[in-house]
Amino acid sequence: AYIRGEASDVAGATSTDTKSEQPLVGVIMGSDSDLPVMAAACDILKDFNVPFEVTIVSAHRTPQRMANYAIEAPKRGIRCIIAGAGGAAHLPGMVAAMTPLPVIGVPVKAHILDGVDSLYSIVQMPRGVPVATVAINNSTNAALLAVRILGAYDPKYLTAMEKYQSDMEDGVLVKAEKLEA
Ligand code: RP5
Repeated sequence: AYIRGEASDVAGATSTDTKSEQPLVGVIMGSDSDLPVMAAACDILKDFNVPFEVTIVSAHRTPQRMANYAIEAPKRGIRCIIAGAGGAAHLPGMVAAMTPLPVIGVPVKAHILDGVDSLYSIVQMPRGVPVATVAINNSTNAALLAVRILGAYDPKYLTAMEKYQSDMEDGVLVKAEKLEA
């Protein structure tokens, strides 16, 4: 079983059963070295009370596991997959090739090419196999997009997103007022 709703457990690969709800979002990453970046996505999903699971799936090192994950995810009730990877970041694209679910790719900044390699690897998908690509290291936006996707068929998430947007606007206005005072 994949780890449910506890990003902090991924590195140690310890399982938890604290979240019993059916996960709707699958957060996967190519390596545990991606976790510091991908943890922000998990935080957002927690904030929105979205049941999710998180695990490591490598396109290159565990190709069979990747195939199994992509094929089984819709059968298990997953509605959206967030996939983070760095370098030759094939994970989001390969998962998108093997599942009908929406896939959101997070380009993780590797040590050498500043994340541009990851970005290009993920964003330059050929026609027919879409991956919704967010900015380098921006797993926050990946999770927000996942919430919006869920909101398209569950009004609970739509309402929560409206509140998030409204709070964000208020936050900026408060800062503007302070600056202008
Ligand atoms: C990718 O290679 C991973 O997504 C990670 O960003 C990068 C480096 O992985 P490690 O060598 O740190 O495990 O597959």
